[in-house]
Amino acid sequence: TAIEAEQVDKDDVQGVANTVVRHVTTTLARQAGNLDELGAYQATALSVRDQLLKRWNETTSYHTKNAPKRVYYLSIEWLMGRTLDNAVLNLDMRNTYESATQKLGFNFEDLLNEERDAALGNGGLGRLAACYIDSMATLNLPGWGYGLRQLISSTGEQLEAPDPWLDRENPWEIPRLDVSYPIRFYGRVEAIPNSSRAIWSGGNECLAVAYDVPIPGFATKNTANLRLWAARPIQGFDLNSFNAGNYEASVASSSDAENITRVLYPNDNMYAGKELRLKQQYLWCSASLQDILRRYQKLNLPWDQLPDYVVIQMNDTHPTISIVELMRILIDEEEVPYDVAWGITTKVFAYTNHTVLPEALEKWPLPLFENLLPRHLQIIYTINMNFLNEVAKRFPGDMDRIRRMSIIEEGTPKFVRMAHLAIVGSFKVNGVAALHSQLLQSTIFRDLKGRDGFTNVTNGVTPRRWLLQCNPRLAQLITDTLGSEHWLVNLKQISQLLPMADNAEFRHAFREIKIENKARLADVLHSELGLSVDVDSIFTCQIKRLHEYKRQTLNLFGIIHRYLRIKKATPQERKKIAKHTAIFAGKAAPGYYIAKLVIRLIVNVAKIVNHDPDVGDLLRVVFIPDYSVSVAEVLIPAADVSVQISTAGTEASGTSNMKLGLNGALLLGTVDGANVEIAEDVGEDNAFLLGHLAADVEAVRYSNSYNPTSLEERSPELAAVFKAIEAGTFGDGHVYEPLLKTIYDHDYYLVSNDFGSYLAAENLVDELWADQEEWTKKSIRTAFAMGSFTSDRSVQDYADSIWSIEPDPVPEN
Ligand code: 26W
Repeated sequence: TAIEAEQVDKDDVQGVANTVVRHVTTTLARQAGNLDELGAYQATALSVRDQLLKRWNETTSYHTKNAPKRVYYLSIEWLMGRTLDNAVLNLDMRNTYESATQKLGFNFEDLLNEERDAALGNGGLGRLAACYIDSMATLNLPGWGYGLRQLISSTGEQLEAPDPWLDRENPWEIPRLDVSYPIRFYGRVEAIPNSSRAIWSGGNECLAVAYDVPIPGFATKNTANLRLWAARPIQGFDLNSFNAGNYEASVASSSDAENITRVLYPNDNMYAGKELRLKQQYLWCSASLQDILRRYQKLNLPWDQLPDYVVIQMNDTHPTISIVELMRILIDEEEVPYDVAWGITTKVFAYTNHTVLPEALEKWPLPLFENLLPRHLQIIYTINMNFLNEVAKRFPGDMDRIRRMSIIEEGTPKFVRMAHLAIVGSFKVNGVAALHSQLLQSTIFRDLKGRDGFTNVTNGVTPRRWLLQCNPRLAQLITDTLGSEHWLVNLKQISQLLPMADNAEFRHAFREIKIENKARLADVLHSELGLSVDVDSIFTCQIKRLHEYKRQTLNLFGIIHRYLRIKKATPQERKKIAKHTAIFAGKAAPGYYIAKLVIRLIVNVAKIVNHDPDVGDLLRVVFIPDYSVSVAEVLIPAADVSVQISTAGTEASGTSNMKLGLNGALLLGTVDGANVEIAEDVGEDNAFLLGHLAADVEAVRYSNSYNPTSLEERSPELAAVFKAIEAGTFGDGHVYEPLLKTIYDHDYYLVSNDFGSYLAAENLVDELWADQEEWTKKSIRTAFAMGSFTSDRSVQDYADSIWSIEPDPVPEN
């Protein structure tokens, strides 16, 4: 007879309550009768974890037996947010847990709020990985995520306070102290004569230790795994130093190693070139590859079949060193001939690009790289030589092209261009929205695109977290109207509800839900920030990292323009001004001076506007500190307008545009990133588009720099806004000089050139708001036209066109 783990029926409230109590007494060692909410949360989480681990084990052993081709998603960031609510929803046990915790005297919602966000990421890239692993599990695709277990995650914007999210025990990770691999840094290389092999030795060694996070699929037994690596010393301490009486030295190597994975680099779209970051990347990639290859070796197959079992998706260039690491292992350790190794490697890797900003492209100073990873640099030289020979054959004598395409950038010092290496080593390269994928091929990778394999996979977001979990009432309305919850795994189905835009009763129900979500946000703003906002005002949301290209400035200057208009308005005119609540949330990288100035100006404008009796209830400005996934879950369902106003051609895709659209916010946006596809699907008359087009940006930018006109000429409205700022209307006028100067001078991001168009679009927003029935129609049409923007569709696209993998569901017994 099979040995079976303890079973609880998914509807068995008493049984579930018993498991929670068991964890209170025997795991937490506390008394069930004397428990606070934190304790109750922890015990509940441990009980849910038991359920996840059972499924995780079944999935793992099934896939071990079946040995399907698997995808490994390598991302240095995983912005997971909270787990408990998502897990009980995916397990279809939310009601059971709600009742069980109620039985124990707790409100489930309160327990949910005890959980800390797992914020192992900065923004779009990290949250995308989180949505994708949710979809991989839900689609029953055999796949794992690999990342780094950073102890201290993204730094806060104003306070610079690191978020030590692991200072409480984290019930969602399982330490696997038995799964660890040695990682070498520095050292020396000896060539082995008459072979392409070499021996890399010396330097420092540490261990990468695995921590596993189970990822449940929705309405399936299938549970994926997110494996995070933590650095540890190879030996706890140095016995020789200890015996010699030097206690400090005996433990030093221990904390040195652990420092490697301690911090999450807080930059987004800005390459910093720090050695510790390259160490992190190598530790993560080497450990992941050793793990992947160990699993493959259990199949006892020859190396050339590796691409039939393994595909590795690189989330941006951060894991590019893994291409070289696979080459090194195959050549030096497995004695595979160079050409065979290269043939295998280039069938395993695929690369996703997430940005065209030149300052974000990773290129390592060659001396730094050579010192840390000497053997890898040698292999890169060989890869580059072969690649450039190929180029020279295709374009004889075109030395300039060879210089542009080389993996090594000439200069003092030289640099290793990771994006070039990623492209040369991958069988597929993709951008993340149609416009972005096109721009990649016509701009930054123009020279490299001659190789085929450039393609597009438009981003998507998981409707489980970004609708079912964050907006349960809207989810229920959809389910009730469609008569099933199948839309949650087939989002296309919501398009069947488009005709409901013309149904007055449905509009009423839809609007009530929005108002309720706005009231919930208003309560939070009141209790957390002491701020009163009017639920009848238009809630505009711009929620994303602070960056010049995203142009929070355009929004902010629009607010100042509105403020000046209100101040001047006669009582008659005031009546015609629509009420606005402008909500900003997002962090700035700690060293990004201009972005920090923008936050400062938002906060100071809010101080003046929100307390000016002349403003009354016409305008509120809100900056939400410590933006996180959990905060987003409250903001997004409450938004009326989704502000997506990056300079055309700069935002690769955007994903908050998808989340906000799905929750019924109308798009106020530029023709950029995925806005293009969103506007196409919702229909341009249901969205507010503005600004110059990507094709025209370069010419306008050139003219801003080389045929300078005064700000007054480019935008008289903006010039008036700047005057008010400089006059000290919002305090310390001179402080903002460096920010305003970027726009006076070159205005690289076309803020002044798009300001008039932005104001015109806002006027249309205000006009439409006056007709609530029309507004709600467009809101409904927006939400139910978002069927393509689910991460299920994106991941299915990857599975079909890049990974060539099939679903392999765990049998339901
Ligand atoms: C090396 C520093 C660094 C760090 C992070 C460079 C670049 C990054 C990321 C690739 C930046 C990023 O998060 N890009 C965003 O990716 C999202 C998911 O595809 C897109 O929706 C956003 O448009 C894009 O800015």
